[in-house]
Amino acid sequence: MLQLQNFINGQFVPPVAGRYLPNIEPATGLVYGQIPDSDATDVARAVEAAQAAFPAWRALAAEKRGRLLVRLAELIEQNLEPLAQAESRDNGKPVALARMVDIPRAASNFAFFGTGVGHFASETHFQEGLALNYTVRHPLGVVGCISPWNLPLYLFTWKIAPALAAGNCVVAKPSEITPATAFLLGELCQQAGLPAGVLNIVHGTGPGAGQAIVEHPLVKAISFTGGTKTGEHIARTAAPMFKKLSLELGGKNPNLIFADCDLAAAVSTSIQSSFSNQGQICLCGSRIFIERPIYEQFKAAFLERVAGLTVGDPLLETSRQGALVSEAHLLKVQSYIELARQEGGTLLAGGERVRLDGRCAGGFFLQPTVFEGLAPNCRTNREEIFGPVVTLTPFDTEAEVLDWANGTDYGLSATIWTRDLDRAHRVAHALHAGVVWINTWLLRDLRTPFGGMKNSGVGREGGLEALRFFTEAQNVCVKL
Ligand code: TXE
Repeated sequence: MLQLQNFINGQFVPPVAGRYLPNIEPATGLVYGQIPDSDATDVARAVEAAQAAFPAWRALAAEKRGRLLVRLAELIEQNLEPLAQAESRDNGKPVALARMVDIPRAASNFAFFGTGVGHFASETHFQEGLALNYTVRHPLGVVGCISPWNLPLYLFTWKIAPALAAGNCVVAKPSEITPATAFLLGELCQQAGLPAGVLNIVHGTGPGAGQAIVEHPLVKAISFTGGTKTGEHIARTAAPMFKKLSLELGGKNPNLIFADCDLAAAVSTSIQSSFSNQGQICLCGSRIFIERPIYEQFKAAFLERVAGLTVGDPLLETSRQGALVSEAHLLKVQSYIELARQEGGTLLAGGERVRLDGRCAGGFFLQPTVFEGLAPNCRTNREEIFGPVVTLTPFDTEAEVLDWANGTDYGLSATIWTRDLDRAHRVAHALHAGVVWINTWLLRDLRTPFGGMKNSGVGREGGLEALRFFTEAQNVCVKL
């Protein structure tokens, strides 16, 4: 049985207290490994190592830091297959998805920030005849990166890469539910020649290891992606310590389909935005609003495609839907299916747990599920389900659909399907969402600001926003 270790000061070390947590394979429901159940002592050691590594790391020219990150990107690419297999086994996602999306994106994160930091310029403000002000962006020191289970290596590296590129040292914690690829990243850091202590990876629970990172006085910033409740809790701890905070939280994203859209493209992409990664992506569009004249046509085409989504062993190339990440999460999603029934929804597809034969008999599989006939403001349509469950709702006017789309506490992303350019921009600007896609979904450019409004979070990741977050601006004023 695979027993993971923490990666501290360039070495793999066991947790000081010697405690471990079981690691369960979602596709089988069986324990297949153990992960350190680290606590404040392990975190303190990681912070100490990071603090010791910081002076030399920040002093290294940005280009040299960047080259090490690019090397890490190359190593991830070279290890695409074992990383994809590990991600699929640990998370339950189809291996094809991990191979196509998760692992390549992890490599891109390092390549992007490794090269991007060389283009990170600061400002000067010239006051004619009086003064020259220039801004210096100092790294913060030791920073904490805490990531969730849905896109494990993808989101872990999305935080670590800009933090390191900007000259910080990092203490990072992956989700205790999906620790495998973060563990493998430690091995790649050794191969890349990343100096000891620059990146430290501590495994464990949120209340144990995560809380200790947030509370540690030497950790100057926390970059977190996860549930809104957890984000609230982290903010409560970190704010009085005046730490910088970047919080990427939940979503309940609307998908607005106007009658003049390219229907085939809208259906096809809506299948992706509804069910990719079993609906466990914060950007999934779980509320689909369809303009009434095409409602029945969209519904028929959408349901036909849903029927073709094969739920199966994530390690098989033919599986389009894998397992949900854990039994607890499966039960949560099932409780929302029950709620949707109670709220008067009509079940159009799915709704049931899938029992597979053989290796996957005990796995956490669920049918892709579609409801209609629910009020736009019912709980099913307002709360984050984070699973393969979507609702279809017809609308008559732009004002009405905007009202519904904006009628939740979340504001992460939204998708609009229309051929009318004026409307596309007008509706985009009126949506309370940090990211809006027009006639596409999850098309990412790593330079763009990424993050949500309202309860979907605080701050933006991506591009220069991330490099700014992980640095402290200092103004130097020279009198002329
Ligand atoms: O996330 P948690 P959970 C949503 C989704 C899901 C819900 C709960 O709706 O059903 O959140 O998921 C660490 N101090 N999203 O419970 O707990 C934890 O160990 C410091 C949306 O799995 O927020 C893990 O590493 N850290 C989402 C990370 O926080 C703490 C992705 C996220 O776990 C901590 C995942 C604490 N006190 C779930 N408590 C998205 N936005 O993409 C926990 N953690």
